[in-house]
Amino acid sequence: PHRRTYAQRALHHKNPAAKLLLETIERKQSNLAVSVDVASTKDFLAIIDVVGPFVCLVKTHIDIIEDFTPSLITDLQALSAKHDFVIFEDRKFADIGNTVALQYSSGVHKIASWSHLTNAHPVPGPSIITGLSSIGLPLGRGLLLLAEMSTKGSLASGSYTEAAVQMARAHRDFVVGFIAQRRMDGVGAGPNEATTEEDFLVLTPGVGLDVKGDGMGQQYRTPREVVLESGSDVIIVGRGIYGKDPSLVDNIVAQAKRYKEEGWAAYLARIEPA
Ligand code: UP6
Repeated sequence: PHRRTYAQRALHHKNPAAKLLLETIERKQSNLAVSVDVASTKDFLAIIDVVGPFVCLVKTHIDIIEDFTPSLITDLQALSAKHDFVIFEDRKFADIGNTVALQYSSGVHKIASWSHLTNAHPVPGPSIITGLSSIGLPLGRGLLLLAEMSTKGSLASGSYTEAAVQMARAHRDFVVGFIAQRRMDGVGAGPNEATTEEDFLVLTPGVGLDVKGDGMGQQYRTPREVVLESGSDVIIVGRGIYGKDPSLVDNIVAQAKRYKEEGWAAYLARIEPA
């Protein structure tokens, strides 16, 4: 599947959120997701409005926002319609099924009501998928499991990563892919398990062109390493795009264009090997 186009792959995905993401990538010719990790509603919406034309997806940490009100969600949805991007709340759920179902549906943020995609740590076992799916599946949402992390010393490796992929394989209606550093097709599969047609989406954070880390354990790789060499589908970039100063609009546009072009060139090189 890593040699197929996003459009070809969209045809085979039944989950509406996965299909929407693949179609959006193809339509906008962008496999760039921006991670908008800022604390004020004003900066949050301003950055999204500026990067919107260049991205397939906007990733949020809604609990970072200090002046959150429900109208922020209405505004975010309006920007999603205006610029044609998918919304991914990076909630990293990690509790028992009953609790994550409540965290996903309720509270101040009501994530399931507006976020096409969200994610979860596989650490509690398959019951976390059952819990989230009870809320998200009827709404047409999709889940990504954190199979790997970008941080130095991450414990999500080896047999943990394999078990995450096995959990996903058993819940393909709702689990559409992974947060990981590389393609996961076939990982952890038994010798007689047919996995050649499986097509998990892989979204990869820890992407940067100018620095290798952030002094707090984050590790950056380039779009080329991530998409061409490791077969990932979407590059997630945060501070690489808005980090220098969230008010420097010209620089944000320039960086968004730069990452979009790098990500797309790496994808073209992957599907059409020289
Ligand atoms: N993120 C990672 N690594 C992971 C999983 N998630 O960096 O393994 C998230 C962070 C942040 C974004 O929570 O929102 O991706 C990366 O931001 P950055 O590009 O500014 O480092």
